[in-house]
Amino acid sequence: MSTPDPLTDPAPAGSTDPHAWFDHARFGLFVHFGAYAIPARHEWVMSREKIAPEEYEKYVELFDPDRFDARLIARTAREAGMRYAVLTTKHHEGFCLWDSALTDYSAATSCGRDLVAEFVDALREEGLRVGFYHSLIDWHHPDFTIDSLHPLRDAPDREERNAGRDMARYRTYLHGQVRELLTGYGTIDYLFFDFTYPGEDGKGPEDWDSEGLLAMVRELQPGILVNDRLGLPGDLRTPEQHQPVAPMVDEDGNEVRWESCQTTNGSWGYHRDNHDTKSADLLLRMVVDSVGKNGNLLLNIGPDGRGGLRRTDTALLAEIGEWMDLHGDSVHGAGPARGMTAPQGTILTRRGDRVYVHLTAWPMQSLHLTDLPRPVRFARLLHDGSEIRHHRVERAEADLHAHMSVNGLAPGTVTFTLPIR
Ligand code: FHN
Repeated sequence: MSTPDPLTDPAPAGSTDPHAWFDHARFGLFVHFGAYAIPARHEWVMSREKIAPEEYEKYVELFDPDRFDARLIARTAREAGMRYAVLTTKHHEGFCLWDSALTDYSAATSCGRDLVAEFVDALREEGLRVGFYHSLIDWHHPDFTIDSLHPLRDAPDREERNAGRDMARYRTYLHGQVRELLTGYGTIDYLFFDFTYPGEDGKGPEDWDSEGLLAMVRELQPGILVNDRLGLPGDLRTPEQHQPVAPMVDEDGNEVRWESCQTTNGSWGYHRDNHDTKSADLLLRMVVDSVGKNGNLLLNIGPDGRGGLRRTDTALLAEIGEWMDLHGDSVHGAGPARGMTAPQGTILTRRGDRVYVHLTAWPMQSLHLTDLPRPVRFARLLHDGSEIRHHRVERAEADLHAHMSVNGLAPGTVTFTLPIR
């Protein structure tokens, strides 16, 4: 198969913003994978069940993801309409998915693989932008001081243990590993640090030397997008498992870049017994809701203890992909329909001279659009381009969902998205 052209369409003509690809992409895949997929009950299992590092290491020794297929993940993401993907290089457990020179606590030691390299290569083969998640927290590292989240937080000898720990050494390790990731795998487009929790028994930006870390990141990868979890302002806001009620703004009221990270089932890491999977319709509404508020959606999957994808996740992403294949124009490169009021039960997005009206409820006998920027000139279903007469939303025969499009702008169209069946 020939390598597809990069799908992250070029920035709008004349744009000098190195992050314009992100605004165009609108939809990405989050992948939470680590040794925690083996206990398979929460990526925080080490902390939640207070499993001491030396006991937790048994999962790392057993880590052998024979079914982890980065190319399959990348292809699945592309076919779902995603334009970038973010992999956990290291989560709070401290286990590294790449071949780090700074530790043997890695996949390179456990199974002889550099999963980060496999992931990066696969994304580029599929024309997707590359993102790394990197945990600031490390419950395995011997110098990471025991705090309110640490699995040893209630150890009777907590203070004695902490006396021998040195956060300065941990900072050197943290910065050194970020340097490895930003120098060993070519251009990295997005860095998702996680997370800062200042307070009496927490850790703030000074614990990471966030200023120094961010300066190093900018020096090594000048065009990289960095999130807001270092305890410093980032290039974007990252609301988690909720959708902002409006475009996000800074203290001066200026809109800021943002991305909502969401899960398919409420769990980030693989959780075998959690079957609370969201519907494609709900997730698609989150996608267009994000776009309509000038944001992105980063949708997470958690590969299982062998690195395989949940069948429910692959089925969900395939269903989303069918919708995106027909209606991607209302997402990729689209944004808010400013100045318009969304009729009840609809979500509005706009791309250039086209305004899209996504119906979140169906059937509707008719839909009255007001305050369109210009008189409506033409209405049509987006998925098959068929004309809709009298600008009324009539029952569509599409088995997935149809777009009723009305030409609100010369020569634009307005589309109506029906909910997935
Ligand atoms: O503690 C992590 C959690 O496990 C997960 O990685 C999410 C994803 O954004 N971030 C932290 C919780 O905010």
